[in-house]
Amino acid sequence: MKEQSNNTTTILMVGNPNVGKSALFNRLTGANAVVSNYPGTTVDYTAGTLIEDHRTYEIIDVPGTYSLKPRDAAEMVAVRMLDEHRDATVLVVLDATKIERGLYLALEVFERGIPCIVALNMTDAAHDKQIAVDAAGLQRILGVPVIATTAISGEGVKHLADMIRKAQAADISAIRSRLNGQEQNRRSMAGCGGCSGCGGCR
Ligand SMILES: Nc1nc2c(ncn2[C@@H]2O[C@H](COP(=O)(O)OP(=O)(O)OP(=O)(O)O)[C@@H](O)[C@H]2O)c(=O)[nH]1
Ligand SMILES: [Mg+2]
Repeated sequence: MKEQSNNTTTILMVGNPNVGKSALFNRLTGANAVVSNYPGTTVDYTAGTLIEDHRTYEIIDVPGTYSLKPRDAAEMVAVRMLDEHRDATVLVVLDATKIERGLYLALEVFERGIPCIVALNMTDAAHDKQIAVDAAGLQRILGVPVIATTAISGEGVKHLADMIRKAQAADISAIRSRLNGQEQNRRSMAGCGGCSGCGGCR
């Protein structure tokens, strides 16, 4: 994570629309938020401050986007913000009930080589839908911190704030090989009758 000259680190909150970015932002920053209009557009964004463990973070609630290939003004602002804040850390917010959709964007962000941390939000909704939330497993695959949160109750938010300093750049080729390894393991388990020798049995 890169600290700027004024000892403040900028955190860009990036995620699909409706994943709970603003709810998490409010939990992280409290009451000191400022709404601004992004120059040359009708798009508003909110910025606020988090002080955690003697570190100051300027947190920006970036407009929701499905990808970094913008299709409307809000998505264009999201991409521009990433372009403009090259020293920033990105807090990628995923909806635990729709992880695949969010991961597409997460991987696009990871490709930029920026320090990242992931909030796996809406864990309450996932539990209600009996979707297993495996933040530790996702963290092993992505190689960046993944913290389970429920923004509406505040669960996990303190842990998230504490872990922001551990954000790190992801290694896309390492993610790919970990995913390939998992897939091979899954295939060998699917075809095995209990041989004791294959990846699934060992
Ligand atoms: N059940 C549940 N609902 C949540 C959670 N976080 C946010 N919500 C709800 O989800 C809806 C969307 O939350 P927002 O914080 O506005 O989502 P956003 O990502 O900022 O959305 P955009 O700004 O449109 O991109 C709101 O009704 C929130 O109250 C959560 O952890 N669990
Ligand atoms: Mg929002």
